[in-house]
Amino acid sequence: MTERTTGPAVPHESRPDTVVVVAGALYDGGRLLAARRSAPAELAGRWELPGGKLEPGESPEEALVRELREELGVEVEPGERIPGEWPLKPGYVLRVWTARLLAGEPRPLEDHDELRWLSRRELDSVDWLDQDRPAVAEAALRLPAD
Ligand code: 9L3
Ligand code: MG
Repeated sequence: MTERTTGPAVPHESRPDTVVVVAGALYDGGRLLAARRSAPAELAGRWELPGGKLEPGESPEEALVRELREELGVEVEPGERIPGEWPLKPGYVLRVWTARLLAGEPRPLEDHDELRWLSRRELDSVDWLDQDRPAVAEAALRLPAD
């Protein structure tokens, strides 16, 4: 057994080796952007809030801006962190920020093959990654009613 499974229950936040993955809840009026993954194979076809891993020395907000620039070709301004933290594969956690589109129209440039703007009542129309579902539910609370 590894130290991780036998050691004390240390929260993710205080584990120095935890990889933080940041994702953006990007809004356009009353709609939220969903992105369909094209890789890796086990996640391909599932939908997510776009984002990726923090690089050394980056703040989460800086990572979010970089990831959405690389993946979608847009400039965004991070807003508030959506409360919560969701486990991904072992050693990885997901944290989500709201984001406002400053420039550009999102395109699936990297790691995605389709994007959709979803209104609140359309949110269940795509097959979200299980790990993203609680974050999407929180993000939906911040959508204007339609
Ligand atoms: N992941 C899950 N939900 C998300 C994001 C952006 C990422 N909303 C998972 C998929 C990968 C890992 O986190 O296993 C790293 O993500 P990426 O760098 O491949 O986007
Ligand atoms: Mg990514």
